[in-house]
Amino acid sequence: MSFPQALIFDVDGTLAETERDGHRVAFNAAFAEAGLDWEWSITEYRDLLAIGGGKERIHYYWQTVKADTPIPDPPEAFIARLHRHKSEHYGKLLATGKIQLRPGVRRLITEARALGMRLAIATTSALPNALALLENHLDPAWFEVIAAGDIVRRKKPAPDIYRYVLQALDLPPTACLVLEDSAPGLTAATAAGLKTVITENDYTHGDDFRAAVLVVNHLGEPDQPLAVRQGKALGSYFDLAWAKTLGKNYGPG
Ligand code: XBP
Ligand code: MG
Repeated sequence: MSFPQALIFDVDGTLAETERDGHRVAFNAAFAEAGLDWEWSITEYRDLLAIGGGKERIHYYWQTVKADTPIPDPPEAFIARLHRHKSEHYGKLLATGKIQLRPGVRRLITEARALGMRLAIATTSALPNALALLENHLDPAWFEVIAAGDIVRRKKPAPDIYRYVLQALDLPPTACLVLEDSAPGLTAATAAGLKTVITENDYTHGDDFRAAVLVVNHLGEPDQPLAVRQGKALGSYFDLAWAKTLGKNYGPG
């Protein structure tokens, strides 16, 4: 079986730099709208990213940092409403076009589509937020499986979302290559038996990516070369010929 049969993409931080200037800004707008004096700075948000999922992140912050803030009962309903408002802000922000795809993302996806390679999404983000990014920049219809948010009970770093995608694609992990940007994402994919390419970003630079088959600063473009942080450099941009070599110890491609 040739490798890879499918590419599985994470969304936030991988397809686009959505965290710092997208989700964080939208969370803050929702907090202000709700009359909360909570504001997540760029540096504070880095630590909060360890908690995957917007609702979970708000809950964690309330419990650990703002436990003295009275929240109407039941807190889960209040948090869910706050998160819905956050998603509306996020959607509006994406529609402004301020957040663009990362280098090489469109090129790699276009190459994969031209070869009839299967594509999927595995994200911790809520489905409407993942779809908002795809609708603004790519096309949700290009992805055979879009696994997002609460579709699984345990979010990354648990492997559940990747196992869900593999089952939906009806492929073994050895047939797929994952593209991720974060340590929780890498842990999730690795635990599901998948090989992972990391495109690190400002928030994840320097994290422990030893389990990845390749770590680069971004996927690169012919006129915007990538930098390899870990693994073998085989060109100035990541393409499917390079991806094929990463399946080496699975046997001939
Ligand atoms: C990123 C996340 C998400 C986003 C916020 O997941 O952890 O929680 O920060 O999105 P991934 P929501 O990198 O796996 O896409 O508010 O929609 O949860
Ligand atoms: Mg990510």
